[in-house]
Amino acid sequence: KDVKDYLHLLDKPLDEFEAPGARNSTLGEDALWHVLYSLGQDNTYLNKRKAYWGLVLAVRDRMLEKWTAVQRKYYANDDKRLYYLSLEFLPGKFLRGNLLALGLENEAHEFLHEHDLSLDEIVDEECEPGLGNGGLGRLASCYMDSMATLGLPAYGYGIRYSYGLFRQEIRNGHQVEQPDNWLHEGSHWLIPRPHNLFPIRFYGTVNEWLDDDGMLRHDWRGGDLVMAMANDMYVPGYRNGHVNSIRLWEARPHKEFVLSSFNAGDYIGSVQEKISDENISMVLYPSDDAPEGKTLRLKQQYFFVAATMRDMVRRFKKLNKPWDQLPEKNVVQLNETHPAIAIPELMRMLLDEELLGWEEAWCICQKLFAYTNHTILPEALETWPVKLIERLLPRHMQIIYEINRRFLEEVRLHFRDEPELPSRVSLISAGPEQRVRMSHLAIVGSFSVNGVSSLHTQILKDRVFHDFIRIFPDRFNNKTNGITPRRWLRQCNVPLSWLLSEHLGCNWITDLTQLKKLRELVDDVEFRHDWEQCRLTNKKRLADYIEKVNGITVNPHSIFDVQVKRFHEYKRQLLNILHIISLYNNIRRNPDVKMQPCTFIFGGKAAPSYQMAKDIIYLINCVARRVNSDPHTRNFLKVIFLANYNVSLAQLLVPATDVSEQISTAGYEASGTGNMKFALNGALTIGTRDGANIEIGERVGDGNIYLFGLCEKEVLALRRRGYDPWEFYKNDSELREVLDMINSDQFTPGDSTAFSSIFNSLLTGGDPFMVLADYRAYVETHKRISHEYVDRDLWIKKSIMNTAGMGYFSSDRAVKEYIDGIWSLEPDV
Ligand code: 475
Repeated sequence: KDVKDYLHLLDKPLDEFEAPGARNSTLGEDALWHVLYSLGQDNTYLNKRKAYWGLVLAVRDRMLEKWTAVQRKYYANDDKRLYYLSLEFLPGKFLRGNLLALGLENEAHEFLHEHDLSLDEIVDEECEPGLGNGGLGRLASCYMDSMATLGLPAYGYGIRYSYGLFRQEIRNGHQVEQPDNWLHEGSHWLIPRPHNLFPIRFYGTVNEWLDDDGMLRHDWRGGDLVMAMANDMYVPGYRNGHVNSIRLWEARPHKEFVLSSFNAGDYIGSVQEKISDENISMVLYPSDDAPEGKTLRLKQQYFFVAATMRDMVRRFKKLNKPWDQLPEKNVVQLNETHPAIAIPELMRMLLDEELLGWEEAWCICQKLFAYTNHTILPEALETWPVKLIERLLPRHMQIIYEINRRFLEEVRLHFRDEPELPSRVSLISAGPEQRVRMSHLAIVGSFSVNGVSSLHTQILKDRVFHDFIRIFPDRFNNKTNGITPRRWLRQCNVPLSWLLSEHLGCNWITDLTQLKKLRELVDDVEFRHDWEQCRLTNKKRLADYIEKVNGITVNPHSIFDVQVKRFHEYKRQLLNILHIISLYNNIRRNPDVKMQPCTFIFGGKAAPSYQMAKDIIYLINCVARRVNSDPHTRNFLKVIFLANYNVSLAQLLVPATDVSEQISTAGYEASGTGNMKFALNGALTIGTRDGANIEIGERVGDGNIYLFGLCEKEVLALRRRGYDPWEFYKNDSELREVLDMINSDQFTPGDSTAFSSIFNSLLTGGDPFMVLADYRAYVETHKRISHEYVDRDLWIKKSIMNTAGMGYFSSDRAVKEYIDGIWSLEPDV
């Protein structure tokens, strides 16, 4: 059937939010107009590129109209505003989502059809902005989508990186990084605002002076100035006429040239300074869960935070209200500690520029900021050398010292019999090199600290921030993550969306809890048949992609078992590949084995400096090469590594997955959000009792998820007892065989040491993530899966029950919890 014929069945009717004919030109007419007048190209015939850019501009016009109306309303209503500060946003491609939100899909289809083009080929023209590493950045984008859909006065703030996360290529099995020049053709989704410009200072000195009341005042001057220029990205709500924006700061030189060196004849020198200023927003740091200690990274953080605080204060000043109203009219959510320098920056503005007293300024800050923690990995907890901050941001270091002095004074007062406590909670760590603990700064300077799943919040309270829970008992709370059903079901899985809307109506798109009604349909044979057909359609589409990109034919009836996420030892891609090797050994031993064919799919990037993660990618590719070319196993087993995993690829994979691998060492994955995307689309999860997996299990039901392995308490207990991976090596012959193969030249003929780092880490290195301890349980669980998959009725029922139970994990629910529990905002719907 033609898409045009069923789109109206899928979504809320348009006239509920917008009278038709509000414009007197069609989308297609406007697109053609733009091809000629904005792009300066002949519009009498169209190719893909022209059609794409014309559409982008026509869609943008419509968003801008709505955006300005919404901004006007915010001012008129004197609304409280939310500032969501994040060093990363990962929105994915825009065109399809924006058409969908604005109700323009049908018009777009008609226009393209008239020109012998299709939306599918047009969206290929778009290049995805990779302005984030993974979970944290994608979460920010899901939340922006929900905030717009809930009609919230919210602003995202971040950096307009010239280069996003590197593009990953696989050469001879190894990851190779290529620059991601995502703006090389420009992006019309991003509107530069050259007049929204703020100077940002670095280095310099602090002068002291006495004000009229004899109060000591400070004044930070000198140093280098860099300009922050705004670029806005627009986020339309789903069919509600609401459009919000994400403001991304771009670094520009303060002066075009340094005139003195220019006049002195040092032309190149003067240009070089301009270049180094622009460096600040040049590139996203590619480490997920492990911050980079580089000066440039701290510069990025302060640069975007300072510009954002200026912007907030500029808007607030227009209201002519006293300063103590700042937190009544605004709230700032800090996405991790990356923007935590906002706390001393606002203190500096209030003290040094607005001349408030310390108590008054501090009281404002503490009511304004809220902090979300996303990771408990010790190496990911951000700290900066005092020496570095002192040099780069001398006034901020003074303010941090003063915050700390007053805080520790209070702590000493209230916990007289715990002389150790102050040094444990201090914002500054002792040791040969003093460092500022950004998480402590964020906790002390915020009124709310939240984790991102029940287990994660519990771990924060029990272990990581245990001392603080006694000092600030009411400050800690949980907000389990969510994902947007617009992108992660309606957009990425059209066949299933159609089936859902046909049976449930289309309200599930904004009220995902409606999916629970699917439980009444599991016994309907015809419905189950349709469900299976949807899944098969999606699997065939993925198989076509794999054929085209990897040149490998996969059987769409095989089990599609997928693990896609950043490469990290705690996520245990290793556990997955060890199991695959043992499966391979078993098939070779029993050529007549009756088993359901399996396709194991991997995707994900390793931080360029993370050698172990890169070794694991290499191992997977070497195993894949061996397995895929072995005639004995070819029909049963395929291993695929998909290069350059990103949001677009996720949208292709998620609806085609049967088994979702969520196998982190218990206690390490703060939440996970990929786990939610797969289960929402009807995949069954094989997972540890970690992060949000536990809550997914509670909602889809024990019988519909495969949880295995040590739980968090058992991991701790085993480590305390003394964990010896050699035990498992000695006692499990299958496992031993696999490990010995890795430690030989089996997968790298002629080179028997290619994977000795992996082998050593698992054995002599003590196996810090307990891969071997969970190995047996993992293998047995996979046997059960492969057995149950064959019972199609059973499997499809479980698949339906997964989708049915996932309503809770909508980012709409999560954002509503932030609104009620933290932000105290009025949604405008
Ligand atoms: C968690 N990134 C997921 C997701 O809450 C969770 C840290 C330091 C420097 C740069 N990037 C980071 C993260 O900490 C991160 O992405 N954390 C992830 O946040 C959303 O679902 O479990 O690992």
